[in-house]
Amino acid sequence: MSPAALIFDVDGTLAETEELHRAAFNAAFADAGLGWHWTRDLYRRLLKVTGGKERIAAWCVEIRTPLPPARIAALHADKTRRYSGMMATGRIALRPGVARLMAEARTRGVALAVATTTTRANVEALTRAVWSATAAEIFEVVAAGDEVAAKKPAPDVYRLALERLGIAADAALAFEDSRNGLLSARGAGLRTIVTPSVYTSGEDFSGAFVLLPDLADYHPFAAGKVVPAS
Ligand code: XBP
Ligand code: MG
Repeated sequence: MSPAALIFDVDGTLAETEELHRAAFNAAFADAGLGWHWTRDLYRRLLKVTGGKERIAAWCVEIRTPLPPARIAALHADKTRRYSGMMATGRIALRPGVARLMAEARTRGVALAVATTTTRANVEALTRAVWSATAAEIFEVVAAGDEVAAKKPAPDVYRLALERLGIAADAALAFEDSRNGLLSARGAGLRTIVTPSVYTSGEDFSGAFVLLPDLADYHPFAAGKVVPAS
């Protein structure tokens, strides 16, 4: 049976955005005079903590430098502003197959949704940069990390997306790039197609419905069926 909705993770799945997030974190840290710099290797490890605010808080614990929650929130707000600016002037492209899959879904009346750890502001920044459109013009539903009690790997954000779509989990497909995302989608009962990204390659993706390098060769609407491509 053809799915009624496709629910996409954003960071690492729609586009390789994490280098932009990392640059925005580092710029915010430098401006605040903190003397912190997250290298690629360090960021790969820190990404296991989902959510920017939570990641900064975990870092503070790691380096035994306590910061009050309000300071972390202000740092993160500055990081989000910088990320939007960098997104607007950068050259972020969708990952292979994403645009084609979304277009095929639209043609068939299949709903498009987002379930992301990042904020709605960052989803808007991406849709403006890629489609020159608002998130609401591209996605029927956006469920964001700042709207749920528990971020990925908890299932909350996928459950929220399903609730807003008004459909059951078996009527949708989820698209993820990380183990945390896979656990979240699976926790909500979703079949999950995983395309590892630069920062998540090598993670444990057991339980994925389909595991592919990218979506270029993924055709869920072929012959009107959803079949695992591998
Ligand atoms: C992505 C994240 C996000 C971004 C930063 O996880 O963990 O935290 O790195 O975004 P996923 P914010 O792709 O699994 O949703 O700083 O806005 O939280
Ligand atoms: Mg992701």
